[in-house]
Amino acid sequence: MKPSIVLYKKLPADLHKRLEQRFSIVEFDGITEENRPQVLEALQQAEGLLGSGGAINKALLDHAPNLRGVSTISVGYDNFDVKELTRRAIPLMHTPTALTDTVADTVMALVLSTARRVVEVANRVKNGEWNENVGESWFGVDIHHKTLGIVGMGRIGLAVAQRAHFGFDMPILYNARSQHKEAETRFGARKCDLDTLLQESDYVCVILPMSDETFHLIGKEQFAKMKSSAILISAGRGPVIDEQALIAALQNGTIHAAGLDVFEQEPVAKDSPLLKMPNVVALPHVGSATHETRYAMAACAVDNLIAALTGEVKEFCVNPEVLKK
Ligand code: 8YV
Repeated sequence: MKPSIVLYKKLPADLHKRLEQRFSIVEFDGITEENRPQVLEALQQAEGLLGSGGAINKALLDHAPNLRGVSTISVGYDNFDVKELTRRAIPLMHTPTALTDTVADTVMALVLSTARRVVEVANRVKNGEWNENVGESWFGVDIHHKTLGIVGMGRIGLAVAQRAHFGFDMPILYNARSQHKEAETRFGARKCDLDTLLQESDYVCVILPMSDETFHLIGKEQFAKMKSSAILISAGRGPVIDEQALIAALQNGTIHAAGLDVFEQEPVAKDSPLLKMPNVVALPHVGSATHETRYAMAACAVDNLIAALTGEVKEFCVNPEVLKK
């Protein structure tokens, strides 16, 4: 009898087959209010859980007495109650390396498209507004040689620094809990406190996971410290930015513009003032959303679940203290 697993994210056929060979799979399209009763019933027998999103917390885990491994198709895991999983000695696996370059590319796409107003200007051309040589109303601002401040120097922050340094000659400041020698030696990055970064940066790029300490880290007080010409880029988790304060800062001209891939609530509210501002580029959390990278993440997550259920975990475990020595 193959161990049972619950799969709540559609997988490419070859990856699904890799799981089928080892497990009996009960599949769902996400964990929703509608299918929750069926998910909870399937979890009664499940030894493994694989997917992304959804609130994987005590209320759900109380219905999964046989769960021995959880694998998320994501680098972020703020939707998981890690303390509860650890208390139950259940390893949580994630995919921290598969998406680094793709998300860093998305960050640079946000820098470029927000600074040069690419979305707005391209739409004006499509609307037939280009009737003569462009004047100042079409102008953007420069990126090259401007100062980039990176809040959070993790894998993605380092990849952004690489792009900014070699691609755009940008001096780099960073704010992080610890010093990052590689960023300093390879890209000339300079560690500084958050206030200094906010005051000196032309582009403030926030790439932080969501946690109690990062919630609303960037709010009214922080926006007031930024240059009025500065551009905010947010590509980690939405709630790190106080969105109401951001709206006010953009409406008041406290900062110049924003490039956003993540929001406090996702999907972002259809009537959000952010979606009506020409100086805001809003993306639907597509940081890692390329065919290649999403396949690589899913493949990593499948291998992670197999490792967790066969006791072969070597890497990518969020709570390695639960692994049997
Ligand atoms: C996607 C992400 O939201 O990996 C993360 O933490 O935020 C993005 O890659 C996620 O991968 C959805 O599957």
